[in-house]
Amino acid sequence: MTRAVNSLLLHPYALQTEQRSEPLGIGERHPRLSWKLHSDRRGAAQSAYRITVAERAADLDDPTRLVWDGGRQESGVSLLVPWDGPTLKSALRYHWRVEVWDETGTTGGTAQSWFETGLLHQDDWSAVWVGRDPVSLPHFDPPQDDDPESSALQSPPLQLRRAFDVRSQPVRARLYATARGVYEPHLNGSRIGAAELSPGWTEYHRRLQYQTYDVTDLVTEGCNVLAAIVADGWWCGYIGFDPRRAAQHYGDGPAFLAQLVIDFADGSRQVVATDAAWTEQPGAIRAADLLMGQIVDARRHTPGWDAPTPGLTGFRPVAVLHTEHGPLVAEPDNPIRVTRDLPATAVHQQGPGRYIVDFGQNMVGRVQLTVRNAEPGQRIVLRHAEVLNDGELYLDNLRRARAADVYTTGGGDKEVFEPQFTFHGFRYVEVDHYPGELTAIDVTARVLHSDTPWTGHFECSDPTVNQLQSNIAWGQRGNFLAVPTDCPQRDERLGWLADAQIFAPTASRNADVSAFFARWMRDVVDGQDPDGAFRDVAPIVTLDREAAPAWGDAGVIIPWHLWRTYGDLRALDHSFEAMAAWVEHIRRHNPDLRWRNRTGNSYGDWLQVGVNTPRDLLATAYFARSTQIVAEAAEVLGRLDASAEYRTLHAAIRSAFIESYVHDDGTVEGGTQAGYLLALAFGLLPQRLVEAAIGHLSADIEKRNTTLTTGFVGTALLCPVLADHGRADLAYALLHQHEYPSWGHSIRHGATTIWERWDGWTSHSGFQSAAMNSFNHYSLGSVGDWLFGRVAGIDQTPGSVAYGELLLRPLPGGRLTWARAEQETARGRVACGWSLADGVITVTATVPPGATAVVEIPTVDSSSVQESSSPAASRPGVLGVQPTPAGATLRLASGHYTISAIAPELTSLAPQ
Ligand code: RAM
Repeated sequence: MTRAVNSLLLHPYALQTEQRSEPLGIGERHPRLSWKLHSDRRGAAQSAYRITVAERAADLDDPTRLVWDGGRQESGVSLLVPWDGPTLKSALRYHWRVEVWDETGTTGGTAQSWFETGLLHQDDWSAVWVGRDPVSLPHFDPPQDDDPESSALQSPPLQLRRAFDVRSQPVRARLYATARGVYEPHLNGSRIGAAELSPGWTEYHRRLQYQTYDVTDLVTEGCNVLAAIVADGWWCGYIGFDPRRAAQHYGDGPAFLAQLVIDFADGSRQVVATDAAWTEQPGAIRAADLLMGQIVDARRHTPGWDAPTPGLTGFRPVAVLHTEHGPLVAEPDNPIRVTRDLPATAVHQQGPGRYIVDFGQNMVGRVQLTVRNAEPGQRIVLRHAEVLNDGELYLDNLRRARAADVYTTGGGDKEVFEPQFTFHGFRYVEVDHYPGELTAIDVTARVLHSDTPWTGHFECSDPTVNQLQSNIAWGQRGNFLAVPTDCPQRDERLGWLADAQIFAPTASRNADVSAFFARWMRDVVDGQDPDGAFRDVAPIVTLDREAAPAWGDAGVIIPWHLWRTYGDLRALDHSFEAMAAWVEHIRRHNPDLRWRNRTGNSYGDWLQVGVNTPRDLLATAYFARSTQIVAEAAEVLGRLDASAEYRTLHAAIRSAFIESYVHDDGTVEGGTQAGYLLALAFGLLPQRLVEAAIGHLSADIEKRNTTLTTGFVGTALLCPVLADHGRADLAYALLHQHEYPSWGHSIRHGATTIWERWDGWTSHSGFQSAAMNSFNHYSLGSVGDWLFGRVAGIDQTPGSVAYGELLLRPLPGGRLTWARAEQETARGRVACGWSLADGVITVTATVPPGATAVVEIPTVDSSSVQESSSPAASRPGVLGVQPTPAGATLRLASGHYTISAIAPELTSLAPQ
């Protein structure tokens, strides 16, 4: 963040174009512009802004050279401001500046940024798809034997090159490229960019993303070589739990499409595109597969293959595979990148040349291994595992994913192996047949994920709760990889819809996932059938039937969540028809409004513990929830007839729910925790029965020694519902619980990520069935939203969008003496924290410019509330103070505040 000198002025910062900072190669012709605001002055707000745009940064100061001058707009809007300038040209950089005025009309700061368009027209592309011909991918089951090199994997990636001459140093050069497969581009011996596993995974039948790279500094006068390696990836490698190669889903071999556009000072342009003049020869990588691993034989490396190297032999002409481009789109979100490196925390020698390395953290990515002074031809095998069993790797839960890399040495003083076309979920790696002695400095774990900007921080006085937050964050890192996956290690790694919708509120606390989810939602919508049914997974693999309750509902819940969190109205608008069609699909097949037909694989409260939440109850609750969201979305979008219609439908589903599943004593059919939670969270109980239902829910938890029975669906609702209905004590007791089943139980047994199931490992039965036992599955980490939202207290009022009206509700309780969180929201920085000491509660709050906050201060004496040591009501920025049964409510304008009051009375059920 750039802070200007006078922090009392209003300053724009963190400028974004289409929810990204300085994006290269956008596909939007009318991009939306956003900025965040900062000021240390209370009550600061934007009253007006002006956007100016030019092709060169220097021209922003010259009114005659502007591409667009939006003029002064009297408006407080700073989010996703629509483009009202001239139509954008292809492949051009635009610089833009925003100038703001505060609520008094005083000029604030200015800030500037840029974006660059990609190839906006299909006929901008002259490149054709090239690859190897004929492609003969073996179509057989993954080998069952133990040898990672067995023949099923022997289809070496493409290694492509093209030499060309450039007559003078260019002023600008861009590479536009993509692959059917995953690729790594090179120019003149250097790797281009830092993106990994591009182009990522989309519903390839509908959309393939191309990437844009600035290669101005890599192109030289004279002879140049553009090159690339292309491996199978999601296009034609193994994906999901289907024992077929993806060849049967998409295509039968990798291919490459690229266009290098070189601009010279005199205005002329040279284009080098993939065509029949390219050549190909397999190199050191003998095979690479996302699930199986990568096999490299360094003896087969061709020095200088990607540079102008005289005397290179063996490269043969490529085949032109297709001349039509297919559905190319510009990449709309950040690519996958290596975001950090983890050093080994321990290296254990298990036998001659065999080591197990511990990285101290379950993570997703790959290992970089250094080998020194090896003879050529030494075959080193790396196997990856999340956990150990009796000191050895536990591999059974990987199912058919082999997750093994093989490196055959080429010889020399120092060789560095790092597989770039695979990824593994692991904390431990076994290095076998390592020549010499392996030490920690020779092995590093490289963390890979879709590079969503990290925006949230939560911390409290309890180390176990902090570990829980860390486990949640690591689960998010590892599983936000191209698509939101369920797990990163076994032969699955699919974009499961329920997992994503359950975790989205937590994910958007930790990171800015706006562009990531907006992109993935297109795959969800593309997966919808003509009857309106979404699928369980997106992109679709294998599970091609109507989605289950709580799974398909992601198609409704996520666009709504993106609107609420980021103010993305366009995404909501684009999704609306699909959202309504899903509700109509359920209604059509369930005229009595109990969702019992067309429930797909009806997973219920998946992985609940020892109970059976009635599936039709869960389904009908979700039918009601989705219908309610569609009604609210319709209202936001100004579709008032539709809104009224869905409100009526919602009321009717609610009545059907009450009639079928709610009894007069406040019990809910099935009597499970999840049943009560769904009814309470989704407002499906008559008001008169709410208290009784909370009583039944609490009694069930208490009779189980304060443990939960909930699965994926119920767990997300557990702590929020209890805390919102007067049982914060119980919510905290569950948070602090360390007996099975609980979050604390997994942490006590060494978890550094969220487990798929509460009983992934227990002292009474050891490992759960290896058939389904991931140790890195974010769904049960959905409590993260509550850590930020209630434990620290950052939330927004029900009618608020993008944190425009904050609801700060610190909730002291359990064993905690303090907690705090901060989030870089779309509007600016929000923070809330509390601490208890000497009978006083102190709450700190940061409200960004233009926003307001309702702050609930828990205290036994509402008259004791002070702000910065003076009576709160008299302080600048404090718009009102209201006593409440639980303390006092303050209304605040923007700014930083320190509020204190006599501490509330607390009862704690927390196990010590
Ligand atoms: C499992 C997945 C996923 C879940 C489905 C129902 O195989 O891991 O998390 O959504 O089943």
